[in-house]
Amino acid sequence: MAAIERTLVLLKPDAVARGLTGRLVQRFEDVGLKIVGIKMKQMDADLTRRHYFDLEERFGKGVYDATATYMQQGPVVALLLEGVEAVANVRRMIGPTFPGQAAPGTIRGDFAHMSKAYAEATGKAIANLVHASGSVDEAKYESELWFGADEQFDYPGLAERYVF
Ligand code: IDP
Ligand code: MG
Repeated sequence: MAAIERTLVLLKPDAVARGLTGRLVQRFEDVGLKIVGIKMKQMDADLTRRHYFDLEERFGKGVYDATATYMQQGPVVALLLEGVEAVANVRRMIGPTFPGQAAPGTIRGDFAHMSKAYAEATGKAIANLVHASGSVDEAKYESELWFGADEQFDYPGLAERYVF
């Protein structure tokens, strides 16, 4: 159903450490998505587990542990974005999980190239720059996990007249 939604984006430690924060935030602003929450945070074991609560049962302990280590390597920037079908639109902008499969023009395709085979052979996490909620249900859970009521904002965005 067509709707205005809110979705969670994390600029992962590789994106922040590589100095890509501004360029990545710009991409979301450029398409008219509205920033309704933003902050920097160092993830710990507890927040990692709560954020990726089903990752271990989906892919096993090896993938979970590699991802948990990667996500705690440095600070992340969390964004809450609002827009028309924002969940699906942001997923479209970031591209598929493995950068080697992500088309140029997507964030993962433009800023990385690692393959699933390489990650598996080396036991590395996939450093794929960004997280974005995968479904409306996931977006609701993650928005509440990352942003308190006083950290989520309502304000008139000037682009809305045209893009919402
Ligand atoms: P998504 O980030 O595209 O939604 P998910 O399947 O939800 O992908 O996996 C969450 C994260 O876990 C990925 O972004 C990636 O960092 C890591 N991950 C998933 N599968 C693998 C894998 O096979 N090897 C290494 N890391 C993985
Ligand atoms: Mg996911």
